[in-house]
Amino acid sequence: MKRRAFITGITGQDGSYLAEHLISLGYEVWGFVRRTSLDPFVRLQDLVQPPCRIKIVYGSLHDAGSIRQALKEARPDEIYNLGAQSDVWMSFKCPDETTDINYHGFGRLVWEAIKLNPEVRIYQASTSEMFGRTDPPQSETSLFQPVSPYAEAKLRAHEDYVCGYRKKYGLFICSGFLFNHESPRRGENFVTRKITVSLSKIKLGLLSSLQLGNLDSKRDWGFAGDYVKAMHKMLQQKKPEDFVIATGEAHTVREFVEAAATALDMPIRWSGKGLNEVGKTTGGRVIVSVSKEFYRPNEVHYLLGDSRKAQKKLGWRIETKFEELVQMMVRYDYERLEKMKSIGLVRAHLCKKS
Ligand code: NAP
Ligand code: G4F
Repeated sequence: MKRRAFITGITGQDGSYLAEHLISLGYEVWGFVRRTSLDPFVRLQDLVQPPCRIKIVYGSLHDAGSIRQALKEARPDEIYNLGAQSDVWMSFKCPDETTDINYHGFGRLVWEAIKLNPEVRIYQASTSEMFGRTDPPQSETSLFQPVSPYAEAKLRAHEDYVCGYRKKYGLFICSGFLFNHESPRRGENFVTRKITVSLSKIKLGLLSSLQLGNLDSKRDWGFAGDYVKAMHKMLQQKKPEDFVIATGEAHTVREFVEAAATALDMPIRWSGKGLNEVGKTTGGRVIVSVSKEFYRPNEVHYLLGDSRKAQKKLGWRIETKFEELVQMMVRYDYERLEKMKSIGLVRAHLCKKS
């Protein structure tokens, strides 16, 4: 019999890669999907075309009854909880909603799952944001010092439902402390995708300049397609344990901009400082500037992960290097926007935060 996997957040970046990976391993994949006003299946096009390769159950992490019904139908052997309000900036605007999905939502899921099957294996999408202001490199034994409502909710979920329930009820439940991971499927509200989309538009004459917040912030950026493989490996261990998943290499936001601009053959030179810093083309045109609007009330300055435990115990390895990731994202956005421009389908400017 096929093993059955249940994924919350299947419509998101990681959910779509994980669904593809589990199908390739022979799983029957069930996706928990919430109602949205626009098509939620954009990242799952290949899997929902007939013959549909995933099974969909509707509900929300806000709603325990919907979770119960969905689990009864799916009867999973493995649960991957990727559903979240995952935008750190937005968590300062909507702290209650963030807490309800990221903390209570996970609690509802675990509780309903173990009532049906106490043997079920559960993966929780924890995050490097939980380390917050702790000095790098961060590993499984580093101190948690969250600085956003997002990270606080994820930390409470980890402490109460991963560590707490594992100890209290002997459940197979574990956290992946995943450092930032990106892809062409990354939401455009996150900085890497905002950069690759905006610079591609600038190159195509569809946008004049890109505005960013803190350019000095450092992140350990990997490829989402590599990271979902670690989630699956964690649930195949003899006993449940938590793991850091990271590349071990950090770059500033400024360096990401430079790498993306270089990949577009549009090298950048920086001048000025702080809010007056700008990035110019070799011809002297300002194409990147800094805006207070994109700064956060509290910032995590430097994330750099130590994933030696995952390499040793899970046999997990980084397959995609930083430069390859940037090139993959730039190539995807430039080619897509070029096609859309040629048929008049692209908007020149979006008046929204990202
Ligand atoms: P994402 O693209 O923002 O996807 C989030 C998913 O959660 C979407 O499918 C979303 O559905 C779903 N969701 C939101 N609210 C929900 C609700 N009330 N009920 C059910 N589903 C809901 O995020 P991601 O980058 O794939 O990240 C996956 C998980 O890993 C998240 O938990 C995130 O916090 C965590 N994480 C991500 C990173 C990273 O760098 N990507 C690093 C560490 C941890 P809609 O499509 O309807 O919005
Ligand atoms: O791309 P970001 O919004 O990602 P952030 O805040 O690191 O969170 C992501 O990674 C976490 C793992 O560490 C996940 F848990 C979380 O769900 C999410 O996937 O911002 C990265 C950095 C920040 O320091 C931010 O201040 O980029 C800086 N930044 C500078 N200008 C910007 C911008 N971020 C965004 N979104 N937009 C800007 O204009």
